[in-house]
Amino acid sequence: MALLPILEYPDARLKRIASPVTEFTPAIKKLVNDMAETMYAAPGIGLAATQVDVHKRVIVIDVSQDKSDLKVFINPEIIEADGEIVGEEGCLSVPQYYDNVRRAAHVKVRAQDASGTPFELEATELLAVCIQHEMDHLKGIVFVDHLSQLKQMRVKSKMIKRHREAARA
Ligand code: GNR
Ligand code: NI
Repeated sequence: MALLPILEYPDARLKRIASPVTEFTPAIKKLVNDMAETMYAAPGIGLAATQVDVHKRVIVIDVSQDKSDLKVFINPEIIEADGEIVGEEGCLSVPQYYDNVRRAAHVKVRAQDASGTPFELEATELLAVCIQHEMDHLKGIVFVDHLSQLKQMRVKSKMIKRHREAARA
């Protein structure tokens, strides 16, 4: 297992579009394990491969209180979405910034597990929000892209300042 470095906004690599996984090799299982370890260590409730600079359609999520319910989504597709929910989101690629985003309240997802076996899952509340947040990453979208241009400018300057200060320290 290994901890993977997480890209931080506004890194251009966060805009890359992830490719479908076509072969369920040991390397994919290792990626899933490393992503889970990285997510738990952060700590976060989800992580998309894009955030660790791997541009494949792989997501890990665990919204449980005790980190006991790891969910792996490979090649996820939303096959149904309805309702609306607005909730405060954060992102490991945008540390220390939180804002409200509107999402579908209920989604049905079709995906494959780490062995390539297809499954479907219905989600509401935080799990539904997290699935949509992670699937955005696979399309090169970060949650702040849903905010106003003014807010995006502010977050960008704040992050650039943070990176400048980290580089000096
Ligand atoms: O850890 C995370 N928390 C979170 C809170 C509300 C909505 C979405 C998230 S996902 C985030 C981890 C992350 O950045 N995943 O891409
Ligand atoms: Ni995120």
